Amino acid sequence: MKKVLLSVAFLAMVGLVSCKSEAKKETNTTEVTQAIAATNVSFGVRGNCGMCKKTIEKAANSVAGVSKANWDVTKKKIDISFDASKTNAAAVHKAIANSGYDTENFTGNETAYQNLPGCCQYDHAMVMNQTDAKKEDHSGHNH
Ligand SMILES: [Cu+2]
Repeated sequence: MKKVLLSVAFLAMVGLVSCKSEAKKETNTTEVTQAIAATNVSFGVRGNCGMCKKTIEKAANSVAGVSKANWDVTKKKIDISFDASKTNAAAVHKAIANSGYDTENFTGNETAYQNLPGCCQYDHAMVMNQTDAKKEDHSGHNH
C-alpha cells in the first residue's frame, strides 16, 4: 500500500514539473518574438505642454505599425516602438511634422502649426533631446 501511494505521489510530481517547464518555455518564446518585432527609436520633437503631448502622440500612433509612443515634455523627446516590417522612423517623423510639430529631421507643417492653440505654438529655436534639466547631475563631467 505504501509503495502504491509513493508511486502516485511520484507521478504527480513528475506531472507538475513537466507542466511547469512547458509553461516557462512558452513564456520565453513570447518574449523573444516581441523583442524581434518591436523596434525602439527615440528622437527630438519640439512642444510645450500636455496638449502638445496628446497631439504628438496621436500623430505617432496614427502610423500603422506603431505600438507605443511617449513624448517627454521636459526632454522634448519621443520614444516610439514599431513593427519594422510595417513602418519606419521616417514615417513617424513625417506624421508628427504634419501635425505641426518640428522633429529632428522634419520641420513642422506651418499651416498645422498656425492652427495649434496659442499655448502650443512652441518656439522654433527650442532645444530638442534635452537631458533632464531639473536634475543636477554632475557625474558625467568635472567641475
Ligand atoms: Cu501644447
